[in-house]
Order: sequence, then C-alpha cells, then structure tokens
Amino acid sequence: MNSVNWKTHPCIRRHPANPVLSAKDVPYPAMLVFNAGVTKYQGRYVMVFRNDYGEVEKKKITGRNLGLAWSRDGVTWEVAREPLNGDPEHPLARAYDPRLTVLEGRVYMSFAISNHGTCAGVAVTDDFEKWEILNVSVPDNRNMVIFPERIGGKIVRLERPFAGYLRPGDRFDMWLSTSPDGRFWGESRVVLATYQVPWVNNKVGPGAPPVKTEKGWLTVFHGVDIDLSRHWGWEGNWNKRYCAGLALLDLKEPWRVIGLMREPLIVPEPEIACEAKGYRDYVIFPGGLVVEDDGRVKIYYGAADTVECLAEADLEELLRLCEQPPEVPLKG
Ligand code: BMA
Repeated sequence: MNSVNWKTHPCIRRHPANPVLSAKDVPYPAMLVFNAGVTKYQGRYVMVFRNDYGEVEKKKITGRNLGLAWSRDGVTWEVAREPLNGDPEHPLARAYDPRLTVLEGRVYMSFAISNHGTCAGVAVTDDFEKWEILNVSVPDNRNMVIFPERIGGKIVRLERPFAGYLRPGDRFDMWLSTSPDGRFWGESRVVLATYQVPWVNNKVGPGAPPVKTEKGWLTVFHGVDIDLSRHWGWEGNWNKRYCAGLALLDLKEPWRVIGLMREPLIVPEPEIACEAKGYRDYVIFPGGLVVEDDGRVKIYYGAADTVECLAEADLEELLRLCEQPPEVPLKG
C-alpha cells in the first residue's frame, strides 16, 4: 500500500521547546525517553515516562524502566533521581508505555507489561512510591487508558487487544471494558475499528486518557499505516507510521463514537527531525491530554520512540474537528 503524505492539522502548535524531555534530562542511564503518561495532580504536572537504556554508540537497548518527572508549567520537567521501578523485584519492573489518570483523588496508571505475551495492566498509587497492581490482562493486550471518572457507576477503560487469529493481516481495533473496582473487568466491546478510520490500514489504539467536555469524551488515539516499501529506523526495517487521531465518545455510553476527525490530527513530518528520525522513524505516540482552564489543550506524545514532545491546540477547534460520526458504521 502506498503512503499518503498526510499533514498535521493547522490547529496544532508544536511547542518550540520540543522535545520537552529526552535522555539528556535524565540523571541515570537513559537512551530513549518516550511514550509518557502525563496528568495534573495536586497542582502540578506529573509525568511517568518510558526509558529504554543501553549502549548508545552501538544503538543497542539492554533494559528499560519507568521514570518520574514533575513540572509547574507542563514544559520544563524535573526528573526524580531514581527510576520509579528500578528494583528488579518491583511489581512494575517490566512495565512500559504508562498512562496516568486521576480518578476519585487517586492516581491510576495503566501500562503494558511483557509476561508470557504482551499484557496490559492497571495500578494505583497515592504517592508514586507504593503501587498496588489491581489487574493485569491475559495476553495480548496493550494501550489501556482509564477514564477520569466513573460512568454508570463503573470504572471504564479503553484498550487495544491483539485480535490477530484468523484475521487478515494485523487489524487491531480500540475496545472498551468496565469494572466495579479496577480489579474485575468485563462488558468488553469494540469502540472504533481500523476500517472506520480512513487514514489507517493497520491499527487504532487508545492514546491519552479521554478528557470530559460538554460535547463528549475527547479522545486522542494512535492510528497506524503500514507501507512495505519503507525501510525506516535504526534497524532499517521499520515500515509503519504512527499518527495521532481525534474522536469524541458519548458521555454516557462511551463505547459510541459520536465524532471522528476524517484525517490525522498530528502527523510525523520529514521536516520535524525529532519525529522523523529516531529509534523508529515517523512515530507520534500520544499518551497525555491536559485541558487548561483557558481552553488550551496540551497533547503529550512520544516521538520516533526516542523523545517526548508537546503540542497545543484550542479545545473549541478540536471539538469542531470531530462533529461528524464515522462514515462507516461498526460491523455487527
Ligand atoms: C507499539 C509499541 C509502542 C511504540 C510503537 C511504535 O507497538 O511498541 O511502545 O511506541 O509501537 O514503535
């Protein structure tokens, strides 16, 4: 399949300080600092980021951990001196791609973890030191995000299972599950399928935890197009492009997509070096969405699986971009 040269929507303002976090800001061994979860907690911004470390000259990854950082303005970050899960016995020792949600005053972190396949899990903390793991899925699942309030009395998450068996090619869709307590999850159903998103031919998955607006749950997701003629990235065999997409979910029935932007919102572009060149070229991997009181929205995203970036937009403009429901309905 041939690639289309999509462009980032003009409402997006990439922050001039990009990348807002990279390996040089981290006071312990670090090489790829990316795919962070970001939220506001007790008056500050907090970030948990993925750090893959290793031999920089050889471009070889030897391990990974999660880092913790705080900020007053959402742009300049102070990184904690130690990784959050540095002890190999830590229950989150192999977790990656974290997302953060404040729900009922506590911080929930969803994450991926490799454990006899790729699983996704949910943990909760009050101080970023003690973590209680509430749930780890069966394989294969990834990219969970928790909504910031209960809906119909339930905790709700979006997720991206790997529904590969007997399906043509990789076709990974976005799903939703609910839980009374964060431990037991069910009522699972598909929310957005790859065939509904015109610019995707590979997978769609949750990006940042949704944000509540008057019109619906604003949701930034990742969408992937694959082109076998690409030879990108450090390993020279990367052929996927990850863009950020935008959707609006019904407030009471969040498995219903009531608005879908027809084109990608943020596209990794050749002239933006930190998005175009890295461990994996052309990857925008959104993981945090913060709406400010003045209606400005901060979108945090991992770029090229190498650094963490920030873009801003206005809430009203984002909502205008997803006024139409998907053209293609979900197949029954
Ligand atoms: C996904 C995950 C992410 C990564 C993305 C792009 O499958 O591995 O951690 O950012 O691919 O490489």
